[in-house]
Amino acid sequence: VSSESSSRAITLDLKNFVMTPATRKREVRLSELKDYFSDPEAADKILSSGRDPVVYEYYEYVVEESAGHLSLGLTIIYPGKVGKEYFMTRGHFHLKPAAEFYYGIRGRGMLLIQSEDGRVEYVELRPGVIGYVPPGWGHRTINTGRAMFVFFFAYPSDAGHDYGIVKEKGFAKIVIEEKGRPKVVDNPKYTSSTI
Ligand code: PAN
Ligand code: ZN
Repeated sequence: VSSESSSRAITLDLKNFVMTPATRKREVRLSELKDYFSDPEAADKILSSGRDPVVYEYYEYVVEESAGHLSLGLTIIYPGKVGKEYFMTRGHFHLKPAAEFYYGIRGRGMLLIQSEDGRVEYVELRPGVIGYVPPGWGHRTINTGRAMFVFFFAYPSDAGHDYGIVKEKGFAKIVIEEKGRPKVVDNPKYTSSTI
């Protein structure tokens, strides 16, 4: 094994859910995500009890943010809910029309995607299932289970991330628990038909 190939090997520890090497690791807590949920008062209730749980964390390995490269990573969403809505990622659009895939490793979740003209589709992710985000579609992942939801992702390194649209308008659909099961319903706060 040459030193070049070993230095390019990336390891996913599938027991402890750690990716090495990683150029970035980020933890996102409820206090940062509060306004993304349809019931921020339910979030306030949790926060005012003195808890600020990590909702999700992700590792990313970016070789170089330039055309032709891929960025790889591992996302872990913890189980939990804010009101009826499951723990989830912020979600974003890529600045360039770049695709992405998610490969389910552990737990159960959902990949919600939305086109620029507001069409929503979703894929139920579980270990071994790949979810595909077409170029130009916004995307968010949701933990619909009672255990950690873990997936691997890859996307073109020069894709860029736009968090502003989702922060402002949300997605047209949200995922809630009803009678103990996940259900995709209209987002009561979503107003615009185009996003
Ligand atoms: C993923 C996400 C990751 C965290 O790597 O960045 O799951 O979600 P947010 O970025 O929405 O907080 C991805 O889609 N990258 O492009
Ligand atoms: Zn993305």
